[in-house]
Amino acid sequence: MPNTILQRLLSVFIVSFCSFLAQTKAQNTYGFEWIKTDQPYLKIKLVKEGVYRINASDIPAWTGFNPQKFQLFKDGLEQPIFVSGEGDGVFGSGDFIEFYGAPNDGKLDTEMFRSAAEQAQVFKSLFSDTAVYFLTVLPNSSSVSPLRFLPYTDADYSNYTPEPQLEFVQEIVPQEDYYYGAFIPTEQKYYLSEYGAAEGMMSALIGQSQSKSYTFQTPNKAASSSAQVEIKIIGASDFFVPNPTLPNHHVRIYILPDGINPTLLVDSTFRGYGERLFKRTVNANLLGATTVFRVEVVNDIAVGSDFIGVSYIQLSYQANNQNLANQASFYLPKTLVAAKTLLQISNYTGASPVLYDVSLNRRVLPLKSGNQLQALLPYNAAKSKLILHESSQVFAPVSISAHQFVAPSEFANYQ
Ligand SMILES: [Ca+2]
Repeated sequence: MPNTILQRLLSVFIVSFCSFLAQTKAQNTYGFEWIKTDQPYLKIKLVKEGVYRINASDIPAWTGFNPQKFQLFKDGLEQPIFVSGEGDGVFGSGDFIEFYGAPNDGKLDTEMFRSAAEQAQVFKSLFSDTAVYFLTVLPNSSSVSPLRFLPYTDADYSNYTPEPQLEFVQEIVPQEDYYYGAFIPTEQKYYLSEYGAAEGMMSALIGQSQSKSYTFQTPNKAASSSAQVEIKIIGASDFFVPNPTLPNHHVRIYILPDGINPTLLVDSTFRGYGERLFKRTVNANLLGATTVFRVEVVNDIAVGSDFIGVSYIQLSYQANNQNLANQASFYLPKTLVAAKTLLQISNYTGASPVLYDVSLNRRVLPLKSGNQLQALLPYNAAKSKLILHESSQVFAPVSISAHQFVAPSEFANYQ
């Protein structure tokens, strides 16, 4: 074999072997690498979305630590925090930590399903809405830079035109009945122990000639805009119809601005168990100050029973820049290309607003002028998710407790 071919084969082998090693190394992450058994932790529980504050006085045992080394985790992923007064390296009187918290959702449940596509929704967990955050402190010798919400203090408001609209995204995810999926047809009903086929919580069953209504708060809709609706329905019966091409479900879904004047959004027949997803774009004139969705099972197909459930309804709509509730969570579409983006809210009645951009990890102190609120953010082409809260009405966690992780031992019995 000529020497060059041998060299080429050898180099191919070395390259393959190295990439094999790299893959092996990459596969050896287990998701708990964030846990350091030599660091102290605080276990922080919360159940609603918003900005949370932990004062130095809430955690006196931590006032001896360097706040520049504080680091927050949720579900194994580092979360940004804002630490007021960390510049002096002392977590002292008046200093505090702020972070954006969100309840536990269904994303950690996904791995239990046979496939991710079989999980009907990830808005709510099958087990708990309590999210657990872990605050730790890195050693002073650590070279890691913990994630921070950086202050954004630009104030040249007059150089920018305000973004005309805000976007609100809301979900209603009924948690009334458990849907087990299709059963194995034997003398008795048997269900697989695996999670699959849209298994999980949904609305109570809706039967023939019955309906259920779901109401969204949709104040300050922007005229001439459109809204996006996503509705997932679960077929929860499979009445025997000999002709396999005929349906055994008939569902209609109406939208009712302020609960009146229904407009038909969905009229669908289908067959069997499992989920059906309907997506619609609707004109803003179909939204009111509240917007109702009515889901009906129509009794006009030749079946003895027809049961469905509602998995979720998601509504995204555009609002004009009117007053916002404390801890309002919304998106800011960046329709105006500029160096910065101006958020302007009229009729803002609070006294000391604080704005978080949780997409760009920024914390902004808006300007209040009468009832007008202005805040500048760095521009980027993507939508930003924003949370606006009143400083005096910041959230406190449900509980904070000290936690020490232990290194697992191969000799210990953990049963
Ligand atoms: Ca300090």
